[in-house]
Amino acid sequence: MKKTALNRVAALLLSAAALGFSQQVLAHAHLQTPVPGENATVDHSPQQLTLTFTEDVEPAFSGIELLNEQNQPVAVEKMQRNDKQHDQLIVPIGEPLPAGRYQVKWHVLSVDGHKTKGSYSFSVK
Ligand SMILES: [Cu+2]
Repeated sequence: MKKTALNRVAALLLSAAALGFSQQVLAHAHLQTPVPGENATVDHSPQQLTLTFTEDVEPAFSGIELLNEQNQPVAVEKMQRNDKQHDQLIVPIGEPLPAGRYQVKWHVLSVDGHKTKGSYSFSVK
């Protein structure tokens, strides 16, 4: 092989290593599966919000807020982390939600020490 070809191989290997590294760095906890789902319309009030993330989260530094159409916080029960699945947060809903559109705002600290946040909506018929 010529020297330039070798350099190219070395550069490829380096960029592959850099890619692997950046993917690790980017492995924050993103919201994977909310129930009720994003933009879902459910027939009845859900009994709980279940948010599953792509990574384990620290409940002490995480929070979930439920807002109604008037952007007012809805009283819900204390958020819990699933004992058997540390990437899942659960918010029990005490009083059934009246029909309407709701927004869920979340922020989490993943076990790798990174903070992420987001929001989504669902509707109750
Ligand atoms: Cu991260």
